[in-house]
Amino acid sequence: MATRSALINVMAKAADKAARGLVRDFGEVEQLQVSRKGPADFVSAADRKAEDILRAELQRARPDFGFLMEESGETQGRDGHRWIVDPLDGTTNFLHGLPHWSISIAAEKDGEVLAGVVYDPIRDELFWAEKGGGAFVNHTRLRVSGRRKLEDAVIATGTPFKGRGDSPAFLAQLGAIMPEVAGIRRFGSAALDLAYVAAGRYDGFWETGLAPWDMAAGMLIVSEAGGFVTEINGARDPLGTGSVLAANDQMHLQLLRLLKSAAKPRVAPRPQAPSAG
Ligand code: 2AM
Ligand code: CA
Repeated sequence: MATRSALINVMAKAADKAARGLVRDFGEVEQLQVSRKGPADFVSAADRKAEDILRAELQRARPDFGFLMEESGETQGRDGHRWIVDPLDGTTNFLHGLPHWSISIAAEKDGEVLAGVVYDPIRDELFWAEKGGGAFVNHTRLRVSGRRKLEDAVIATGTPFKGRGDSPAFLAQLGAIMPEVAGIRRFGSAALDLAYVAAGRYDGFWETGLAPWDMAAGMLIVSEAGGFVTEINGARDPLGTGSVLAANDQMHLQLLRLLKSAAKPRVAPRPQAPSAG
Protein backbone atom coordinates (compact mmCIF):
# COMPACT_ATOMS: atom_id res chain seq x y z
CA MET A 1 0.00 0.00 0.00
CA ALA A 2 1.19 3.44 -0.88
CA THR A 3 2.16 5.92 1.80
CA ARG A 4 1.41 9.47 0.76
CA SER A 5 3.80 12.25 1.73
CA ALA A 6 2.63 15.49 3.36
CA LEU A 7 3.01 17.26 0.00
CA ILE A 8 0.80 14.74 -1.81
CA ASN A 9 -1.75 14.96 0.99
CA VAL A 10 -1.95 18.74 0.59
CA MET A 11 -2.54 18.37 -3.15
CA ALA A 12 -5.06 15.54 -2.77
CA LYS A 13 -7.03 17.45 -0.15
CA ALA A 14 -7.18 20.59 -2.29
CA ALA A 15 -8.25 18.57 -5.34
CA ASP A 16 -10.95 16.85 -3.32
CA LYS A 17 -12.36 20.13 -2.04
CA ALA A 18 -12.41 21.74 -5.50
CA ALA A 19 -13.93 18.58 -6.97
CA ARG A 20 -17.00 18.78 -4.73
CA GLY A 21 -18.02 22.11 -6.26
CA LEU A 22 -17.23 20.93 -9.78
CA VAL A 23 -19.27 17.73 -9.39
CA ARG A 24 -22.24 19.75 -8.14
CA ASP A 25 -21.93 22.16 -11.07
CA PHE A 26 -21.48 19.29 -13.55
CA GLY A 27 -24.85 17.94 -12.39
CA GLU A 28 -26.47 21.22 -13.36
CA VAL A 29 -24.85 21.58 -16.76
CA GLU A 30 -27.39 19.34 -18.51
CA GLN A 31 -30.31 21.43 -17.28
CA LEU A 32 -28.61 24.53 -18.61
CA GLN A 33 -28.18 23.19 -22.15
CA VAL A 34 -31.57 24.62 -23.10
CA SER A 35 -31.31 28.02 -21.40
CA ARG A 36 -30.91 31.10 -23.57
CA LYS A 37 -27.45 32.08 -22.45
CA GLY A 38 -26.29 28.47 -22.58
CA PRO A 39 -23.95 26.80 -20.15
CA ALA A 40 -20.69 28.43 -21.31
CA ASP A 41 -20.76 31.27 -18.75
CA PHE A 42 -21.85 28.86 -16.04
CA VAL A 43 -18.93 26.58 -16.80
CA SER A 44 -16.34 29.35 -16.81
CA ALA A 45 -17.73 30.46 -13.43
CA ALA A 46 -17.41 26.86 -12.16
CA ASP A 47 -13.84 26.77 -13.47
CA ARG A 48 -12.92 30.03 -11.68
CA LYS A 49 -14.59 28.92 -8.44
CA ALA A 50 -12.56 25.69 -8.51
CA GLU A 51 -9.38 27.67 -9.12
CA ASP A 52 -10.15 29.97 -6.16
CA ILE A 53 -10.65 26.97 -3.88
CA LEU A 54 -7.40 25.37 -5.06
CA ARG A 55 -5.46 28.60 -4.60
CA ALA A 56 -6.82 29.15 -1.08
CA GLU A 57 -6.19 25.54 0.02
CA LEU A 58 -2.69 25.30 -1.46
CA GLN A 59 -1.69 28.73 -0.20
CA ARG A 60 -2.87 27.96 3.32
CA ALA A 61 -0.81 24.76 3.42
CA ARG A 62 2.34 26.18 1.77
CA PRO A 63 2.35 30.00 2.08
CA ASP A 64 5.75 30.46 0.38
CA PHE A 65 4.92 28.69 -2.87
CA GLY A 66 4.16 30.67 -6.04
CA PHE A 67 1.48 29.78 -8.59
CA LEU A 68 1.05 29.18 -12.30
CA MET A 69 -2.68 28.75 -12.90
CA GLU A 70 -4.74 28.41 -16.06
CA GLU A 71 -7.26 31.12 -15.17
CA SER A 72 -5.26 33.61 -13.12
CA GLY A 73 -1.72 33.27 -14.48
CA GLU A 74 1.49 33.58 -12.51
CA THR A 75 2.13 34.61 -8.90
CA GLN A 76 5.72 34.76 -7.63
CA GLY A 77 6.58 32.70 -4.58
CA ARG A 78 9.31 33.16 -2.02
CA ASP A 79 11.32 29.94 -1.97
CA GLY A 80 11.59 28.67 -5.57
CA HIS A 81 8.54 26.40 -5.23
CA ARG A 82 5.56 26.82 -7.47
CA TRP A 83 2.17 25.15 -7.91
CA ILE A 84 1.14 24.53 -11.52
CA VAL A 85 -2.64 24.17 -11.56
CA ASP A 86 -5.38 23.39 -14.04
CA PRO A 87 -8.67 23.54 -12.10
CA LEU A 88 -10.65 21.92 -14.92
CA ASP A 89 -8.90 20.03 -17.69
CA GLY A 90 -11.41 18.87 -20.29
CA THR A 91 -13.61 21.97 -20.18
CA THR A 92 -15.29 21.11 -23.47
CA ASN A 93 -16.33 17.71 -22.09
CA PHE A 94 -17.65 19.35 -18.91
CA LEU A 95 -19.64 21.84 -20.97
CA HIS A 96 -21.22 19.04 -23.00
CA GLY A 97 -22.09 16.86 -20.04
CA LEU A 98 -19.40 14.32 -20.94
CA PRO A 99 -18.09 12.71 -17.75
CA HIS A 100 -14.36 12.90 -18.55
CA TRP A 101 -12.46 15.82 -17.03
CA SER A 102 -9.96 16.34 -14.26
CA ILE A 103 -8.12 18.60 -11.86
CA SER A 104 -4.34 18.76 -12.34
CA ILE A 105 -1.88 20.02 -9.72
CA ALA A 106 1.92 19.86 -9.85
CA ALA A 107 4.50 21.09 -7.35
CA GLU A 108 7.67 22.42 -8.92
CA LYS A 109 10.98 23.53 -7.40
CA ASP A 110 13.35 25.65 -9.52
CA GLY A 111 11.81 24.31 -12.71
CA GLU A 112 11.76 20.64 -11.70
CA VAL A 113 8.42 18.90 -11.06
CA LEU A 114 8.60 17.22 -7.64
CA ALA A 115 5.07 15.88 -7.28
CA GLY A 116 1.82 15.74 -9.21
CA VAL A 117 -1.81 14.72 -8.87
CA VAL A 118 -4.47 14.32 -11.54
CA TYR A 119 -7.93 13.75 -10.05
CA ASP A 120 -10.95 12.40 -11.92
CA PRO A 121 -13.85 13.08 -9.53
CA ILE A 122 -16.41 11.19 -11.64
CA ARG A 123 -14.57 7.87 -11.28
CA ASP A 124 -12.96 8.89 -7.98
CA GLU A 125 -9.51 8.11 -9.37
CA LEU A 126 -6.61 10.05 -7.89
CA PHE A 127 -3.48 9.56 -9.98
CA TRP A 128 -0.40 10.74 -8.11
CA ALA A 129 3.37 10.56 -8.11
CA GLU A 130 6.32 11.99 -6.30
CA LYS A 131 9.78 12.14 -7.86
CA GLY A 132 11.60 8.89 -7.16
CA GLY A 133 8.62 7.36 -5.34
CA GLY A 134 6.66 5.67 -8.12
CA ALA A 135 3.18 6.44 -9.43
CA PHE A 136 -0.19 5.37 -8.07
CA VAL A 137 -3.92 5.48 -8.70
CA ASN A 138 -5.58 5.69 -5.29
CA HIS A 139 -3.63 2.97 -3.42
CA THR A 140 -2.54 0.93 -6.42
CA ARG A 141 0.90 1.14 -8.01
CA LEU A 142 0.94 2.14 -11.68
CA ARG A 143 3.04 0.73 -14.48
CA VAL A 144 3.01 1.74 -18.15
CA SER A 145 1.80 -0.94 -20.55
CA GLY A 146 4.11 -3.73 -21.61
CA ARG A 147 2.82 -3.87 -25.18
CA ARG A 148 5.58 -3.83 -27.73
CA LYS A 149 3.80 -4.01 -31.07
CA LEU A 150 2.16 -1.01 -32.70
CA GLU A 151 -0.54 -3.27 -34.13
CA ASP A 152 -1.73 -3.99 -30.55
CA ALA A 153 -1.49 -0.41 -29.36
CA VAL A 154 -4.24 2.04 -28.46
CA ILE A 155 -2.86 5.55 -28.80
CA ALA A 156 -4.45 8.75 -27.52
CA THR A 157 -4.06 12.18 -29.03
CA GLY A 158 -5.53 15.66 -29.01
CA THR A 159 -6.68 17.43 -32.14
CA PRO A 160 -6.40 21.10 -33.03
CA PHE A 161 -9.65 22.96 -32.31
CA LYS A 162 -11.35 26.23 -33.21
CA GLY A 163 -8.78 26.93 -35.88
CA ARG A 164 -5.99 26.84 -33.28
CA GLY A 165 -2.99 24.64 -33.80
CA ASP A 166 -1.47 23.29 -36.97
CA SER A 167 -4.15 21.12 -38.61
CA PRO A 168 -2.09 19.99 -41.64
CA ALA A 169 0.76 18.91 -39.34
CA PHE A 170 -1.68 17.04 -37.09
CA LEU A 171 -3.30 15.29 -40.07
CA ALA A 172 0.14 14.19 -41.26
CA GLN A 173 0.88 12.77 -37.78
CA LEU A 174 -2.47 10.99 -37.72
CA GLY A 175 -1.86 9.70 -41.23
CA ALA A 176 1.44 8.20 -40.13
CA ILE A 177 0.21 6.59 -36.91
CA MET A 178 -3.40 5.58 -37.61
CA PRO A 179 -2.70 2.81 -40.16
CA GLU A 180 -0.13 1.17 -37.86
CA VAL A 181 -2.08 0.87 -34.60
CA ALA A 182 -5.12 -0.93 -33.13
CA GLY A 183 -6.92 2.31 -32.30
CA ILE A 184 -6.71 6.05 -31.84
CA ARG A 185 -8.63 7.84 -29.07
CA ARG A 186 -9.38 11.53 -28.52
CA PHE A 187 -10.89 11.91 -25.04
CA GLY A 188 -10.24 15.62 -24.45
CA SER A 189 -8.33 15.90 -21.16
CA ALA A 190 -4.58 15.90 -21.71
CA ALA A 191 -3.94 15.47 -17.98
CA LEU A 192 -6.04 12.28 -17.92
CA ASP A 193 -4.51 11.10 -21.21
CA LEU A 194 -1.10 11.15 -19.52
CA ALA A 195 -2.46 9.48 -16.38
CA TYR A 196 -3.95 6.73 -18.57
CA VAL A 197 -0.58 6.14 -20.24
CA ALA A 198 0.89 5.73 -16.74
CA ALA A 199 -1.89 3.25 -15.94
CA GLY A 200 -1.19 1.22 -19.09
CA ARG A 201 -4.69 1.92 -20.44
CA TYR A 202 -3.24 3.78 -23.39
CA ASP A 203 0.01 2.57 -24.91
CA GLY A 204 0.95 6.10 -25.90
CA PHE A 205 -0.20 9.68 -26.23
CA TRP A 206 0.87 12.62 -28.35
CA GLU A 207 -0.34 16.18 -28.62
CA THR A 208 1.06 19.62 -29.42
CA GLY A 209 0.03 23.12 -28.39
CA LEU A 210 -0.49 22.20 -24.72
CA ALA A 211 0.11 24.47 -21.73
CA PRO A 212 2.28 23.58 -18.70
CA TRP A 213 -0.80 23.12 -16.48
CA ASP A 214 -2.18 20.46 -18.86
CA MET A 215 1.00 18.38 -18.60
CA ALA A 216 3.17 19.05 -15.54
CA ALA A 217 1.50 16.57 -13.17
CA GLY A 218 0.73 13.94 -15.83
CA MET A 219 4.29 13.90 -17.17
CA LEU A 220 5.74 13.06 -13.76
CA ILE A 221 3.08 10.37 -13.26
CA VAL A 222 4.11 8.76 -16.59
CA SER A 223 7.82 8.83 -15.86
CA GLU A 224 7.31 7.49 -12.33
CA ALA A 225 5.25 4.67 -13.87
CA GLY A 226 8.27 3.72 -15.99
CA GLY A 227 7.29 5.59 -19.16
CA PHE A 228 9.17 7.93 -21.46
CA VAL A 229 8.11 11.53 -22.05
CA THR A 230 9.64 13.81 -24.69
CA GLU A 231 8.48 16.30 -27.29
CA ILE A 232 7.06 14.75 -30.48
CA ASN A 233 10.46 15.26 -32.17
CA GLY A 234 12.26 13.55 -29.28
CA ALA A 235 13.56 16.79 -27.70
CA ARG A 236 13.56 17.18 -23.94
CA ASP A 237 11.43 20.18 -23.09
CA PRO A 238 7.72 19.28 -23.34
CA LEU A 239 6.78 21.77 -20.61
CA GLY A 240 8.54 24.60 -22.44
CA THR A 241 7.19 23.80 -25.91
CA GLY A 242 3.76 22.23 -25.27
CA SER A 243 4.68 19.26 -27.48
CA VAL A 244 4.43 15.86 -25.84
CA LEU A 245 4.92 12.18 -26.68
CA ALA A 246 4.47 9.74 -23.78
CA ALA A 247 4.67 5.94 -23.97
CA ASN A 248 6.51 2.89 -22.73
CA ASP A 249 10.11 2.67 -23.97
CA GLN A 250 9.43 0.29 -26.88
CA MET A 251 6.39 2.13 -28.10
CA HIS A 252 8.00 5.53 -27.61
CA LEU A 253 10.76 4.69 -30.07
CA GLN A 254 8.33 3.43 -32.70
CA LEU A 255 5.94 6.37 -32.33
CA LEU A 256 8.84 8.78 -32.51
CA ARG A 257 9.93 7.23 -35.80
CA LEU A 258 6.42 7.63 -37.24
CA LEU A 259 6.06 11.21 -35.99
CA LYS A 260 9.44 12.11 -37.47
CA SER A 261 8.41 10.64 -40.80
CA ALA A 262 5.24 12.77 -40.65
CA ALA A 263 7.29 15.90 -40.06
CA LYS A 264 9.22 15.45 -43.33
CA PRO A 265 7.84 17.28 -46.36
CA ARG A 266 5.64 14.83 -48.29
CA VAL A 267 6.16 16.34 -51.74
CA ALA A 268 9.57 17.12 -53.14
CA PRO A 269 9.90 20.85 -53.83
CA ARG A 270 9.48 21.72 -57.48
CA PRO A 271 12.77 22.45 -59.23
CA GLN A 272 13.28 26.17 -59.78
CA ALA A 273 12.81 27.31 -63.35
CA PRO A 274 16.03 28.82 -64.64
CA SER A 275 15.71 32.58 -64.44
CA ALA A 276 15.65 34.47 -67.69
CA GLY A 277 18.67 36.49 -68.77
P1 2AM B 1 -8.80 22.61 -21.04
O1 2AM B 1 -10.01 21.79 -20.98
O2 2AM B 1 -8.24 22.93 -19.68
O3 2AM B 1 -8.98 23.84 -21.89
C1 2AM B 1 -7.24 18.57 -25.19
O4 2AM B 1 -6.83 18.63 -26.49
C2 2AM B 1 -6.53 19.59 -24.33
O5 2AM B 1 -6.55 20.89 -24.93
C3 2AM B 1 -7.22 19.68 -23.00
O6 2AM B 1 -6.28 19.40 -22.01
C4 2AM B 1 -7.82 21.08 -22.96
O7 2AM B 1 -7.64 21.75 -21.72
C5 2AM B 1 -7.10 21.87 -24.02
N1 2AM B 1 -8.05 22.77 -24.68
C6 2AM B 1 -8.05 24.12 -24.56
N2 2AM B 1 -9.07 24.66 -25.27
C7 2AM B 1 -9.76 23.64 -25.86
C8 2AM B 1 -10.91 23.55 -26.73
N3 2AM B 1 -11.61 24.62 -27.12
N4 2AM B 1 -11.31 22.33 -27.15
C9 2AM B 1 -10.63 21.23 -26.76
N5 2AM B 1 -9.55 21.25 -25.95
C10 2AM B 1 -9.10 22.43 -25.48
CA1 CA C 1 -6.19 22.16 -19.53
